[in-house]
Amino acid sequence: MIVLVTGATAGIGKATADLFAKNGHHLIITGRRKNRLDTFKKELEEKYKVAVLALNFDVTKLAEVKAALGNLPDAFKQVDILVNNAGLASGLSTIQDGDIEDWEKMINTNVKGLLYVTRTIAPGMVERKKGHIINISSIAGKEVYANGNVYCASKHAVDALNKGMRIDMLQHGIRVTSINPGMIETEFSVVRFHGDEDKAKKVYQGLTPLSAEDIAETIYWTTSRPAHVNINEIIIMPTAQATATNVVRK
Ligand code: NDP
Ligand code: 8X3
Repeated sequence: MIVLVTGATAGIGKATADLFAKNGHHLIITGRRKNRLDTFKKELEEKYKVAVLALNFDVTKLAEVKAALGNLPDAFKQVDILVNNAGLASGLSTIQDGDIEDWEKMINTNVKGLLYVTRTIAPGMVERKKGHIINISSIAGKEVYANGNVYCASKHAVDALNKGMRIDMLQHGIRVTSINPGMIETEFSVVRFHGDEDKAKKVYQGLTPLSAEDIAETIYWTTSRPAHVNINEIIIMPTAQATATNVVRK
């Protein structure tokens, strides 16, 4: 099988690519940080003896998405599983103080980037009547919390797109799943706080957050159900977190 994971240079995407490779699948990995991508490709190939295509592009740039994914080499053309994972939060502030550049980054990456990639890959799945699209949403796609406004809106959009895709793909036998996690300790909070690592660490202090590997296993599980089973959506939280804002810390 060919598995395409967007945003595989860190966090969930990296752990997911690793797990699929470990299970013998061939991979297309993407991300903007070329060095990381190339190093990871070599690691996967050496460790698991699978074929890996590393594509270095920005999901927010339609021309780059089309150039990278619109003309895949024959060996990688038939994408069986697309994991729409590339995404980010940028900033955490009230709507009246929000930074418009942050908003554009989140909407362009989480919503438009996911759409550009899906629009490029889904037609092949429809043609082959085979495929599985996994959309990484968030608890922020189910709830809204203080200062999360635009990030939450972008993930609510992913939630709606997941439902829409599921309806559109139904007649073609393509599975569509969304994963909606709570707190996972990745580079997510460092990016949200514009590189402030101390602030990012505090998000996870006094509790055991989810790990990127927890989410990779969940994604893998949804794809390994029998063909007649579609997991529409999963909300997965640390045991120490009940809702976006109800958290216990020791
Ligand atoms: P990380 O910051 O660790 O990883 C994000 C990945 O997305 C990186 O590989 C990054 O690669 C890629 N990415 C970001 N912007 C772009 C872009 N414009 N073009 C291409 N790739 C891009 O975060 P996570 O692994 O935690 O996040 C993955 C997904 O999970 C996101 O959609 C996030 O919203 C979601 N999520 C995260 C949660 C958490 O608490 N961590 C909880 C719920 C959902 P590069 O920088 O190299 O381009
Ligand atoms: C990331 C989790 O709670 O910061 O999507 O929105 S949260």
